[in-house]
Amino acid sequence: MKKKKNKIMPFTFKIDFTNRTLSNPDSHIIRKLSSMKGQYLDQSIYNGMLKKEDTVLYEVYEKLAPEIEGELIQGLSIVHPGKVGREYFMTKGHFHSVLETAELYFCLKGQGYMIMETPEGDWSAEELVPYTALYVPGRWAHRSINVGSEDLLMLFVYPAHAGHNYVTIETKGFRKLIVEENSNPKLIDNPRWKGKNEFKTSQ
Ligand code: PAN
Ligand code: ZN
Repeated sequence: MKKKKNKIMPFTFKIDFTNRTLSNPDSHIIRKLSSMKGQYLDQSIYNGMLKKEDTVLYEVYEKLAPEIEGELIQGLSIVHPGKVGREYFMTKGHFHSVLETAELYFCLKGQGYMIMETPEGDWSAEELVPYTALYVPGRWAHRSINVGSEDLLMLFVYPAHAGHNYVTIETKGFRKLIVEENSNPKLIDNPRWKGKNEFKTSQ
């Protein structure tokens, strides 16, 4: 759960690589397989896995700040390794509610991709390996995907007033998917992606 911060003092924090956490996080979000309904292509494999266990796909630790323009929220995201059929464990993905807000990611460990797209139909897939910084400009929805065999650890920083809009991706998915082919990640069109530019503004 997030606890809102109204006042803030300068602070430092440390990333604990061994325990995969941050020092004194303000929030710890755990997202499981059940929160990804409709996002994986192979529904029968998804349902079968879910019946057995609601596996943890990824976790997020955050250091919060007042949710106002000028402040920043930062944290650590940990996407665990694994697959649902040919697709890898990944985050839900979102637009920022304040669409014109950017984000910086810095890959610390593991191997992944960030899939991104705009409401106008541009898309991009960037590889993430340790010490790669990725700039996600305003307007770009983003989803991180772990294509490796260990945890994908990333530091992220975004404007504290950005907010998260999940509903557009939950309804339509991303235009592009990354699937495993001959033991390698491969970018494909999302066969279930229909229509265009239907950006939903409600949460
Ligand atoms: C990140 C993401 C984090 C989890 O902090 O929130 O990677 O992804 P979802 O929010 O899509 O579940 C971020 O992009 N914040 O804006
Ligand atoms: Zn974001």
